[in-house]
Amino acid sequence: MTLQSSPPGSHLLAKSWAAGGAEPSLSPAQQRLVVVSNRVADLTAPVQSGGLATGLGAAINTLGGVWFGWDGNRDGKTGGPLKVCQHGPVTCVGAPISPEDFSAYYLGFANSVLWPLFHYRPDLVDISSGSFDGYMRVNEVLAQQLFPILKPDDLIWVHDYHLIPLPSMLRKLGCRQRIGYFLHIPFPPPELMSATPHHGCLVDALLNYDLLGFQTDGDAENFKSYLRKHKPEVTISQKRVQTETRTIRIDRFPIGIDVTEFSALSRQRLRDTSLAEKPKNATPRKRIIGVDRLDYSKGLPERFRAFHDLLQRYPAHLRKVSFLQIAPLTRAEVEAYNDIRVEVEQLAGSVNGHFADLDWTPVQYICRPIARDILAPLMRQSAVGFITPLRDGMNLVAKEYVAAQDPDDPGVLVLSQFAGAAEEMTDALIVNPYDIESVAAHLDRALTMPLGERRERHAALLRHVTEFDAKRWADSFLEALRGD
Ligand code: GDG
Repeated sequence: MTLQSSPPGSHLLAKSWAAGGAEPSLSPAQQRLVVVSNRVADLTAPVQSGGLATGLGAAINTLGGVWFGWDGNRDGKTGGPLKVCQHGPVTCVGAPISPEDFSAYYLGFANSVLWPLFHYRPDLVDISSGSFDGYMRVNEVLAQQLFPILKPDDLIWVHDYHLIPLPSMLRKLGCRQRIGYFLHIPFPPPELMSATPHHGCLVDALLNYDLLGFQTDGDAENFKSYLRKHKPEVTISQKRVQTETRTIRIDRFPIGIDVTEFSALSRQRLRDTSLAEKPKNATPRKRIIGVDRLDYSKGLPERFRAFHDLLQRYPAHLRKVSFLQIAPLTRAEVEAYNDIRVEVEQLAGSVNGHFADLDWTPVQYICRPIARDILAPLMRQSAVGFITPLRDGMNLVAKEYVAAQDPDDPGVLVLSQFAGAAEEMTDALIVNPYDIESVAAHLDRALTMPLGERRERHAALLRHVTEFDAKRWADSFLEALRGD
C-alpha cells in the first residue's frame, strides 16, 4: 500500500491486552467504522502519505472507530497479545505475526503470487510450498482476533489483496455486520485470475462481502467477467451480484488525495538545499520527475530507456533537461525486487555514462525515501511529471503532481495508459510505456508545450483531482456500504 516514513506499527506498543481477554473501551459512537488493512496507519505522523491514510483518516476521525491490522513487527507470535493504542476517537489495534507466517503470508502468497499476477506478470510468480496455507492461516487468526472486538452495528472496511479471505472466516465465526472490501491494485482479466492458485476459493471468499470496490470500471468488469466464466450459478447485473445467500454491490471508487494539504506542502520552501540549489551560473534546466516505490510494476527500465531516447533523438534538450527519479526500496526480501533494482541502477548509470558532462548529470537516481515536505516542492519545480507504470491500480503520484503545480505556470503530466488514473485523467499526455520512441516524443512535446495549453490541461486535471479527492472516495464508499 502507500509508503510510510516511520516503521509502521511502531506506535502501537503503548498498551496491550491478551487475545480473547476483556473488550477494550472503544468509542461510544453508534455506528463505528472498523478499518482492517495489512498494516495499521501511523496516525501519529504529522503528515500522512497517500490517499488511504488521508481519506480514511478523515472518515475514521469523524465516525470514531477501530483500525485493525498487523502490528508491523517481524518477531511476533501469530495469535499473541494484541497491542492497543488510542489516538483521539480511533483505537489502533495491532496483531503480531510470526517470522514464518510473515514470510508465507506477506512475502510469499501476497507479494510473490497475488501482486505479480494482479499486475499482469505471471512470469514473476514464485509459488513456494506452504505460502497459500500461511496466507490462509494468518487471515484466519486475524479474523479470530478481530471478531471479539466487533459491535453489532459496526461497519467493517477491509483493504487490499492481503486480506481477500478475511470475510469468509469472519462469517464462519458468526459475523453478520456489513463488510466492504476495497482492492487498491488492479483486478486481472479472467485468464490471469484463473492462473492464480486457489482462485476459486479466493473469489468465493470475496462473495462474502456486502460491497466490492475497485479502482476503475475496467477492474470491476474483469471481476464480473471472471464470475460469468467460472461461477455460472451467480446472477450478475450492472452493479450487483446475487449469490444464493447474499446480494453484493460492485462499483468503482477511484481513490483520491487530499489536494489542499499536498498543494500547501508544495508551496513550502525546500529545506533540503542539496536538492534545491543550482550551481552558480548554471543554465536554467528543466526537470523531469518520477516518484515510485522501486517495483517492477512501475515501468522504471522503460522510463530510463525513453529518457535516453529523448536525449539521443532530440538533441535540443541536451544539457537543458535533467531527470530526477526517486524510487525507495520496498519488499527487498522478494527476489524480483532485487532484479529490478540491479537493472534500474545499470540503466541510470548507462544514461549518465553516455551523456553526462563535467557540469551536467542528466539522471539523478535516489533509491531511498524522501520526506514528503521535500517531495511536494520538488514536484512543483518540475516541468514534467513522468509517471509510466506498466500496470497500476490508480497511482496517487499522478494526482499529487497535479496538486503540486502552480496553476499560472504548471508542468505537464506524462501518464501511462496502464495506470488506473488514466481512466479519469484524460487531459494528461497519455502514453504506452512499452513504446519507447513514442514516450520520448511525448516527453519532447511536454518540454516544449506552450503556456496556454499547459494551463488548459492543468486546469482540467486539477478540477478533476479536486472533485474526486480522498474524502469523496471514503464518503462514497461508506455511503454504498451502509446501503444508502
Ligand atoms: C497502491 C497501488 C494505488 C513514494 N515515494 C515516496 C513517497 N511516496 C508516496 C507517494 C504516494 C505513495 O507513496 C505511492 O502511491 P501510489 O499510488 O503511487 O502507489 P503504491 O504504493 O503502489 O499504492 C496504487 C494506491 O495503492 C492507493 O490505492 O494508487 O495503484 O499500487 O503518496 O507520494 N512518499 C515519501 N517519500 C518517498 O520517497 N514521503
